[in-house]
Amino acid sequence: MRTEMPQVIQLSDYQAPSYWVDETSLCVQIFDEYTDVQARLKMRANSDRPTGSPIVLQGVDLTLQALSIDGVAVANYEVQGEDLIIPAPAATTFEVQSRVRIYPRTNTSLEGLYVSGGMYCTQCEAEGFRKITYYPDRPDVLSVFTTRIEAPKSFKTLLSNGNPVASGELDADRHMAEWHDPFPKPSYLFALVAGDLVDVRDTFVTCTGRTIDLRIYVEPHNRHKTAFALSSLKKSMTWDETVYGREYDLDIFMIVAVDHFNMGAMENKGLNIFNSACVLADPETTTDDGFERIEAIVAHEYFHNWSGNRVTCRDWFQLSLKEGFTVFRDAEFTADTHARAVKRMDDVTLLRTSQFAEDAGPMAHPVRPSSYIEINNFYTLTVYEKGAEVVRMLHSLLGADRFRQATDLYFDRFDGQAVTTDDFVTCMADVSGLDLTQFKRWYDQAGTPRLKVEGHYNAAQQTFSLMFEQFCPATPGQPEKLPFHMPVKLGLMGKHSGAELMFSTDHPGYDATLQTFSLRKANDTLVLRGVTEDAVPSLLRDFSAPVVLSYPYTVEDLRHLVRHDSNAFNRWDAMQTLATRVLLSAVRGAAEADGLKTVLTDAVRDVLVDDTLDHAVKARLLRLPSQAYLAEQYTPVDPVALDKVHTDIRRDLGQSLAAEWQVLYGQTQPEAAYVFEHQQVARRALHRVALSYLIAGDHTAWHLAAELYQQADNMTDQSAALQLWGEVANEAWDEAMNGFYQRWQDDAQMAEQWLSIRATVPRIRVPEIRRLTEHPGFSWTNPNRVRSVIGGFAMRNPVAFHADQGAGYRFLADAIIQLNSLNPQIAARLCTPFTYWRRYTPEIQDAMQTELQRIVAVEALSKDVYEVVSKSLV
Ligand code: 0A1
Ligand code: ZN
Repeated sequence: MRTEMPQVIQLSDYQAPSYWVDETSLCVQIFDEYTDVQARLKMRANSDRPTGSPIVLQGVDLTLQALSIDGVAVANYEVQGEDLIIPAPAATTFEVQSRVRIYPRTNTSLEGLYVSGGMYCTQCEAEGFRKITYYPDRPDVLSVFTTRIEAPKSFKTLLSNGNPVASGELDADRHMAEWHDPFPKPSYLFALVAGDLVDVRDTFVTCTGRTIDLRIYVEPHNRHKTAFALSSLKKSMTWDETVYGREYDLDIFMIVAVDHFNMGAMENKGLNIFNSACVLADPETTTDDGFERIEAIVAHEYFHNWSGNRVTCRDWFQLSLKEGFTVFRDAEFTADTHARAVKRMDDVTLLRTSQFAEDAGPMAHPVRPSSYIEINNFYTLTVYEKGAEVVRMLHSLLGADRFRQATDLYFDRFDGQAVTTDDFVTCMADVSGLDLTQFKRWYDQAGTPRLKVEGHYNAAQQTFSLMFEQFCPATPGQPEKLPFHMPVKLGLMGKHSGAELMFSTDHPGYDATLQTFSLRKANDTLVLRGVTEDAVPSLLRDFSAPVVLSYPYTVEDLRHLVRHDSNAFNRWDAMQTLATRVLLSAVRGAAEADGLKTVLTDAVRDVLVDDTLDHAVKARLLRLPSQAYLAEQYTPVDPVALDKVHTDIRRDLGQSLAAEWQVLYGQTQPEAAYVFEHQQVARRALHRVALSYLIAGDHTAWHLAAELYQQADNMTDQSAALQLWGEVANEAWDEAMNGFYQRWQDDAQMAEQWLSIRATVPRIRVPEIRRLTEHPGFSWTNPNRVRSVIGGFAMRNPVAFHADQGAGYRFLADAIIQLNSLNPQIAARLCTPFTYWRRYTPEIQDAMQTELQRIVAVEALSKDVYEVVSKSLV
């Protein structure tokens, strides 16, 4: 058990810093066993703060070797936790000089300066810079950095932020490089890399004619995997100029790929550092989803140059200021580049499955949290994905043109500053004249709002009335909620004609141009006039607000929407609602379950034989909601029973439509060599769906998967085939998997893929998973390998995880305890499955609670794990 309670950081305690750091000069000397860091900080008292305040610098795991101010040694400093406190100097401007020793080789937390493979690299967001030197490590202190790196010549590449200003030899064995970044930035955007790397180069000419040097640095064996990221980068640069008027600012933009990384990638100024898995790609080893993900992450990090770097966050409570906005920007980039409606379906699926779960669990927090113990625990789906939904709602309320004017104003008004989500919304209000006071509740109130709607047609008056009611369930620390300002995009589909109906309304909350109703009250009625026939309303089009909608649709209404809705997203949504209703009725063992299954079969057949549908949309219409999504819809959840219902219904659909699946499988055979482009991606997705139903309906169809695996010219088909084939236990699969490993073991991304397939086959059990953690391809200190095996088993393999009376829970808790000391961030993320323990049946609740108690009793429990586990037990 932790002996001291970690401190809770409160938004309400925010105070501006007592000192600014105008300039920061670092000299980082890399030696075999240790690294010495000398820092010179040109500091200036903040005239808005009381004079005489002590200087407070943060430092973690640093051995202080020298400390002086303006050349005079300082001895009367104090250390309190992570803070180094120095009495106020007499002058208002002065230079703090320090020298510390650090040990990057033994840094397994992957924060600060650490070694990945043979390469030195940094990760400073959120509070990693304090593991490099003593510094006011907070995002509202912006400084101009100059960085000198000295290292053995075996580290050929020495990089930092900004532009290169000097390089040279120090002696026979050592050399140096110096970098200068003219743009003031907070410490979390600092980066440094030293390694034996090769670079692949390109250039980009900006809208004002400046030529930017683009470079991707990788280990030599990965040189062939850089082309896709480079072209994605150039596409992103063009898109940001066209859509947001944002031009790149430095003369050089660099990306470095590293194998050991806690997250996907990091937007350090001019020197993005990427998890190898999120940047390296080639047509032989990367799947379609992989290409799309890499393209989106390259774009995301690039877009941060403006939304995050040029305008940054005042404090970490404002994280969504940069993350929500940047996720919205990268989602729009993907929508513009590929297929808009399909991107929306995929994003909404993620939101409903995982963010809604977070918002309903013990870690629920507002998009702008008001307190935290460990900020690393707040890089969440709520801050990122719900945050992006909030920005999307602003976009819906303002319309594209006014939204662009507002972002222009935001970048202009706050360039070079550290600001708040309120500042962002103020720009939206200033440009549009809208009163967004109520809208701001989206930033402050946690939980997923419920939107209940009823409709009534009055034939005599030709009116269709929509009665709205909203409420939001309680979340930790927020028992009562006030109504939200919700944009509800809607239309009416004629019940007889199937056509989009025209209407008018005098309700001031309805914007006819945007076809959007601004619901502000807890209850409101919208009367639509001139409606010539009874209608099925199509509500919340394109998922215009992140809420749970309920409307008393009959199954016929839903089928009507699947067939006729003019909004592609809502056609898919109606199919999801229908399938969910059928699956849940079967879970409950309801009397109407069998009848509903027939309705679902008919609806699926309709879609199957519809040749007018885009293949990507069709694939998504045919996929059943996942078990994870269904587990969100009711309590108490018995995951084994849920899996049985899901499997039975997939089997029934596979069998009753066997002939149709066969035809579809035949129709979606490849016609040309592999390329990552929409038509092919969509065809492959549909081919996979057909194969999955064929196998679900008849296990002997595994041979189709085996054939696909052997014949495919691409990893998308090969890995899908291995996964589907893996659902059917047989020796041939084991052989194929062994062959895959032999072929690909030296390719890091492929080895991770292999581990992940193994860990997610439904029949795997704890003894085999434990053996997998002893496999040479596994490593406790590599987060990607941990995510593949432990994450795969505990988060993406519900049947296996919940099998055998809690053996899976014991395994996960053991893994968390082991990782707690190696890498607390990763350990805390792996706690997620336990945070939902209250949703399950009593036996599962008991077993999970036992494991949570075992974890919280660990002596040296990190703040990261403590926060998640203790909040889960409340
Ligand atoms: N800002 C990055 C994500 C990131 C966050 C934290 C990290 O370490 C704790 C690393 C990366 C992004 O949004 O891409
Ligand atoms: Zn980001």
